Amino acid sequence: LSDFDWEDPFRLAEQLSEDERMIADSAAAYAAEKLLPRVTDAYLKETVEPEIFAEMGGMGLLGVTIPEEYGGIGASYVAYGLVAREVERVDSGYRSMMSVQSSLVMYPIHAYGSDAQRKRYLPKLAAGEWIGCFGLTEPDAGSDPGGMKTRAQKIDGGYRLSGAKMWISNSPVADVFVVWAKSDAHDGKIRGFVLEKGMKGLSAPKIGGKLSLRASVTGEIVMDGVEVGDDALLPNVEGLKGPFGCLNRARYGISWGAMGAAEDCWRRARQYGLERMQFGRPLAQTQLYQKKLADMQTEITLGLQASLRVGRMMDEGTAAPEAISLVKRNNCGKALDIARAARDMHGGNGIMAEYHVMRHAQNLETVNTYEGTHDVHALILGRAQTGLQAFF
Ligand code: TGC
Ligand code: FAD
Repeated sequence: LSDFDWEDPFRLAEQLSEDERMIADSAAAYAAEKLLPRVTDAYLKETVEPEIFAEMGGMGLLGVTIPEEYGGIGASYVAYGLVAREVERVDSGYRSMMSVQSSLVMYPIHAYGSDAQRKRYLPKLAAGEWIGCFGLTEPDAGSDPGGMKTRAQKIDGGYRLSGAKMWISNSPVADVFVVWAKSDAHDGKIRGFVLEKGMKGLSAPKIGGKLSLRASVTGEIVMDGVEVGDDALLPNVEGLKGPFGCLNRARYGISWGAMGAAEDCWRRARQYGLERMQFGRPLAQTQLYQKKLADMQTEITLGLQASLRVGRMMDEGTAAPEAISLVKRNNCGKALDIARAARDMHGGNGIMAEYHVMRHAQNLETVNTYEGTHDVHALILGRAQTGLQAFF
């Protein structure tokens, strides 16, 4: 038997290809050098720095699975997950910025778009020159996106879009809007449209006052009779499977990202416990503290291994959406538990921004909710094993 590596018990690093390790290392270096120094200020002031997109684009971190001819690097889904893990080690909001751009904007344009749409949007989105957002959720249609009210009405040479989207990451700073609407020209089926900033009737007001994910800007998308040409329609998909195809990729990435945030909390709690003396010994020398560290290590090790497995299945084309629900749900829930425990283990210091753990815990409240809540994913898994629909 060999030595135990407490930081990587199942030797995840050895299960990666050389390319995957290089991409993860460069994401880790970027996150530590460029994101970590600015996160506390951005979080406290609830400000977003749009130049982060160009920085990430310059590092090749946007749309990593998109082929090189469209500006991506044609890397594996495992590589994409590793980028999410490294970025979210700093902040879930920064990972959100990256994953919306990659999975929810570049992916649908590549998978469902015309060649003209791919050529127009993908290289600029990959470079971070243009910022994208994804509008599915509405004020009255969150877990049940099929209940959306946004409509696309056929007009001469195009469509007129009317409706409002809610809780949209990046929308106040976005140049490109992938929105989903029920189209009267397609029997009321859900279709995707690509809108651009500056179109008449299109606005994206910021939602202020969030107590979570404050380093990522969230807004509405208001479409007050926005008129677009026929070329704004994503031609190659129809129905809810369009947006869900994007969500599958983003949810998978989140399963890695949430573990990155959890790892940061775990390591900080361990370090704090080694340094903080109470009752004449380090906190880390108490049984309760060690039990919490062991639980964190166990859940993170299992969660990362599960995400790696699902990533390999995605790369082979054998991952089912339910397998993605399983890792999204489990890893977000466990990460949230870990962040809350790390906050507790820091005592009073745990509520301070400079110790980072409470920011992670606050962020993970959102991560556990968006892209399908913890309970909605339980219902997806429940349906898959009973054959019984329990949503309604
Ligand atoms: P249901 O009847 O189950 O399915 C309708 C159609 O969609 C297809 N489908 C999928 N296709 C591919 N992948 C999936 N995961 C799919 N899930 C469903 C399905 O096959 C069917 O196709 P067809 O051709 O037969 O019509 O749909 P339902 O209306 O009963 O919905 C069920 C439910 C609850 C599972 C679903 O609506 C759901 O997942 N709700 C959660 C909503 C959600 O995740 N919203 C996310 C918004 S985006 C976001 O949060 C971005 S945050 C990003 C960030 O900042 O990082
Ligand atoms: P609801 O659907 O109203 O759910 C409320 C509660 O009821 C939850 O606990 C839920 O689990 C439970 N519930 C719902 N249905 C059932 C049921 N059938 N049975 C049992 N329990 C149920 N959306 C986008 O389209 N694009 C984005 O970029 C985006 N970014 C986001 C960023 C942030 C910061 C946040 C907070 C959200 C974002 N969202 C985005 C929206 C997100 O996906 C939704 O908030 C999420 O899907 C939940 O919808 P809801 O908020 O309407 O909650």
